[in-house]
Amino acid sequence: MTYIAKPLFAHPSLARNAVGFTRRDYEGRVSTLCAGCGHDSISAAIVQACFEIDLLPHRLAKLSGIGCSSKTPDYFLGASHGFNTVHGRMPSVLTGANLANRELIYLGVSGDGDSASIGLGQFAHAMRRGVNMAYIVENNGVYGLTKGQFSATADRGSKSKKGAVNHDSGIDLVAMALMLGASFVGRSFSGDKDQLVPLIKAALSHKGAAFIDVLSPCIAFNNHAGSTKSFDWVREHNEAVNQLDIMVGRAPITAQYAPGEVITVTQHDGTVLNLRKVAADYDPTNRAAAAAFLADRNAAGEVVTGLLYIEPDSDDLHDSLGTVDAPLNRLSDADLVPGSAALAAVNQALR
Ligand SMILES: Cc1ncc(C[n+]2csc(CCOP(=O)(O)OP(=O)(O)O)c2C)c(N)n1
Ligand code: SF4
Ligand SMILES: [Mg+2]
Repeated sequence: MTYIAKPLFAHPSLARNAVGFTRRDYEGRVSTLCAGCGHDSISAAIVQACFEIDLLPHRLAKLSGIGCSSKTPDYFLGASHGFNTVHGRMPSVLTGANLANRELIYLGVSGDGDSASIGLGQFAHAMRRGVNMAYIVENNGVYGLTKGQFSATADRGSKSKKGAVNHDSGIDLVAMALMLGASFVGRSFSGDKDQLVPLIKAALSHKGAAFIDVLSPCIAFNNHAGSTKSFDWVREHNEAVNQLDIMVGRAPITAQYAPGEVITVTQHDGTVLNLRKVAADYDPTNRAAAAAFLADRNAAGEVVTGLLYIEPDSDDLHDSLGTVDAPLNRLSDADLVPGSAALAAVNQALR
């Protein structure tokens, strides 16, 4: 409950990371979600990921829309910057913040209603523009906050708790993110922390639009037989294509892999991703092949999870716009009013 403050006391023997914080320093307020909601497990995974990458909390900005999922940034990273926007508008507000200050790490948290229903256009343009962010959708197939209406990601033919059948086709946000040009695409399950934590760590260190669709069952309205977003359904149909190990800060690679079993990808910031293959023929660096594989497995009823696509040398929106390095609030008058000679040069370049 929000009126119950978490005690500030932390046991002196709690483990500290390289920047001196305990795991508790990455938590937020006490959650008001239903006990057992998948979204709370995702918050715990975000806390764990940020602790493990030695994140300085003031370097991250968390933004969300409206929904149970979009409430969750209140429950993690209490010492980071936060902005709870309007329903479906997180991507445009985040884009503006990112353009104004590229020095922060941006985390967008949204729901399937927030991103696939009202916010679909916003989601699409953030992906295609390559906004430098980790974009997490906590996907339960319903509008949890407004009491369980089908969202746009509900599968055709799936049933509501009261037995109503969904006749509309479900939107697959992973397939869309791939088609739209996202340079990092993953899918995971709120009940699989071992898979989710490294995915979040990798997404936070990725340059460009990093999208993770996290299946996150709503125990109040969408966890019954007939739902394809329930704990039982996802566990029974979950097919991981790879397992991710991530080395941050050029840590030595200690894991041993047989040749051919592992794909190593080095990201822009030097982060090394080791992807141990589970599906032998799956290549996460081939966008078209990934899309075809996912469409095929989706038609067979499988929920494919893992790091599904990555473009290691990706660009972001700042590269395409040629923006300045400094945050805009640090520009001086001399930077902003460079004089008539500079203006003449710009005009000349446009002739
Ligand atoms: C402009 C606007 N339209 C509708 C609503 C009502 N509304 C609030 S949350 C929500 C759906 C949230 O669903 P989702 O994003 O899937 O989040 P969940 O609660 O399932 O985590 C809706 C329709 C609103 N707040 N604002
Ligand atoms: S209504 Fe559903 S999504 Fe919302 S907190 Fe409860 S279980 Fe979670
Ligand atoms: Mg939802």
